[in-house]
Parts: sequence; C-alpha cells; structure tokens
Amino acid sequence: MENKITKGISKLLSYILRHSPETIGLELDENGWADVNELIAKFDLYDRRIDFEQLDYIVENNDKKRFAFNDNKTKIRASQGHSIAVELNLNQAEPLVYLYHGTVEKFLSDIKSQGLQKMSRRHVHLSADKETANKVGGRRGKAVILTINSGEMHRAGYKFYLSANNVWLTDVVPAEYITF
Ligand code: HQG
Repeated sequence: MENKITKGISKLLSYILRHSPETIGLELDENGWADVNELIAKFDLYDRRIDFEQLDYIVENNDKKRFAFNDNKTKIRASQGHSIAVELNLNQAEPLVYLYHGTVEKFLSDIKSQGLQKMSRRHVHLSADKETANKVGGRRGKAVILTINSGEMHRAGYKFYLSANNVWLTDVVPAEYITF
C-alpha cells in the first residue's frame, strides 16, 4: 500500500509526467516516456528527492496504478490523464455496453448541451463501474454518475481505448449517448 510519503511523491510525479515535465527540466518523448535515470537525477521538488527503489515501489503500489515502466525499467510514463500533447499509442478496444462518468451538478447543463468534452486533458475519461465513477465525481463535490451508452457509440464508429491502468478513454461523448 502507498504510505503518506509515497502518496505525496505520486502526486508530484503525476503533475510532472502528465502536465509539466519542464518544472524539473525534464523532457518526455512523443509517447510520454521519461528516462528513469534523468527523472531521478532531476526530481527535486519541495525538498523531496526520489531513488529508484522508491520509484519502483510507487509504480507497483500506486492506488490507481497511474505509472508504468517500459520492459527493462529504463523509462517511465503516466498511463493516462495527460494535458500535454503525448501519443500513448493505445490499442483501440471494444467497450463494455455501458461505461460511467462521475461529475458534479454544476457541469450538467453544459454537458447536456455539449456532451462530455476532454476539457484540459487528451481524452474524456470513463469508468467501467459506478463505484469508480462515484470516486472520480466525488473529487469535486457530491458525485453525479452519468451512464454512457458506449456499446451504441462503438457501433456508430466512435473509438475507445483502454489505458494500461484500465481507464476507458474516448475523444468525446455526444449528449445523445448519455443517460442523465
Ligand atoms: C467535466 C482522475 C463542462 C467533467 C480521475 C469533469 C479520472 C464538462 C471535468 C481522471 C464537460 C473535467 C479524469 C462539458 C466534461 N462542460 N464540464 N462539456 N465535459 N466536463 O479532471 O473525468 O486520480 O479533466 O465531468 O480518477 O474528472 O488524477 O476529468 O468533472 O480518471 O489519476 O469537466 O483524473 O484520475 O475534469 O478525471 P478532469 P475527470 P487521477
């Protein structure tokens, strides 16, 4: 399990690997990978440093498996959630008949008119179960869970991707496929 210290470092890692590698002068390749040695050498934030053992522990034990190594553990990336332009090269996958999205009341009227949009990220994030969607929405207040008719979307030609940590990703969910 993650402890308090590794949780704090995981948050910083999410920030660096998804949103702002330049904060520590790190460069990601076009697929979002950072060189592990370079990350360790440059990681110096709020008096926090990191070594390989800690990084390895975090990749393995992070509560949502947010990070992944390549095969020989020389590279690391976030498995989803980016705002910066990276091409994750995920395989398309056939979604479950229904997927779920947790949000909050104040966004509903916009979602009803514009559908679910990526907002600041590279994809719309969807969950396989209501419990997870409830947690995602709960980050912003009282969660409202939307049911996505993903089976029908898929038949209509919309593409879905499954991240390495089992988050369903798509480009947009038009309102007609959402049950409010
Ligand atoms: C909402 C976390 C207005 C949307 C989670 C959401 C997830 C709209 C917010 C991952 C809208 C965007 C992503 C529209 C969508 N008008 N609001 N047309 N379309 N929204 O954080 O899905 O813990 O970018 O409902 O667990 O909340 O960081 O997306 O409330 O997997 O690993 O705009 O982030 O993972 O917020 O969360 P976000 P999200 P981590």
